[in-house]
Amino acid sequence: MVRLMTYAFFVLLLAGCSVITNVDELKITGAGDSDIDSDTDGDTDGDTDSDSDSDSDSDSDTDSDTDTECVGNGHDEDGDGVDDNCDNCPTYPNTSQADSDGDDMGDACEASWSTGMLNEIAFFESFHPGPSGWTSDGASWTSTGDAVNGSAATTEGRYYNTGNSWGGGAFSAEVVFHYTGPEPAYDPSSTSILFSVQEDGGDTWWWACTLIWNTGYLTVDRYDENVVGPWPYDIVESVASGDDGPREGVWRRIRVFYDGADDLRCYFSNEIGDNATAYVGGVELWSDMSGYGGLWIMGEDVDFESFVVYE
Ligand SMILES: [Ca+2]
Ligand SMILES: [Ca+2]
Ligand SMILES: [Ca+2]
Ligand SMILES: [Ca+2]
Repeated sequence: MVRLMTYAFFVLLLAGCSVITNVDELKITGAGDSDIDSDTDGDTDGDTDSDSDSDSDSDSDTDSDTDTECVGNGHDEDGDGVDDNCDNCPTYPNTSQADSDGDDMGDACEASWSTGMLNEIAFFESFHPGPSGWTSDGASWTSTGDAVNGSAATTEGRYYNTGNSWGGGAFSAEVVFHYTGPEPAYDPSSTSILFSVQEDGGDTWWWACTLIWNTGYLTVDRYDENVVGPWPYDIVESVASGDDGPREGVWRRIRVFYDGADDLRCYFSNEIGDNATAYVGGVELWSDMSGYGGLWIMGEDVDFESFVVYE
């Protein structure tokens, strides 16, 4: 009886080996790897590389190039369907991501009159959920979740980024903002982007591009931090902005361009098509805007949506 059971066990064991051997032969036949597709890379996605997506390069995303890919942050500041971290112009809706000179900075945010002047987005702050490394000096500054609200009904105040080194050659900086209240009583109320600082005769001058609501002018100006009203401005250049659209609910953009030598431009636009450029030649800024880039309001209540530095 024992011998009969032992014999039966060997028969079953041999049968099992036979099945296993057949499966191995089935795998080997066809492609040289151990999966069921027709290539030799060991995975089952049908292409010839070793990652798990369906394109033919060796990175782990699903496009067909091999450059380093962004990792999305789940936020789309300009609403163009391209995640902030992957958007070559994060504050200009440009779904096509067109980039004629291939420098990874989109056509939509290049300096239109000077090809090659800018070639990267050096800093992007969506104010989502809130900024870090920013300093306030005057006025009230509050995070709203996707913007920073600056409120200075009867005063003025700065909000600027410290700890970054930008500039040092050609650069551009930009804010996008909305007014959050009706026309203020304070005159002249103004909204500015700060982009440089200059010591001159014992005074500390902050350079700014400013949109003055009451007069409708765009200015290149300097602001003396040692002067407390009534007029701390030194207006270098001023042009009519043509901005007579609805005050609230319309986005406005102020952007400065500096070519690193002597060409300084303040550019204004809004979403209903108004625009203006204030140009100044022969200006020599400090070589670095480190610690001096940011926002400035006087007598205003404004939601700043974003702040960008291009180099
Ligand atoms: Ca986007
Ligand atoms: Ca965009
Ligand atoms: Ca480009
Ligand atoms: Ca924002």
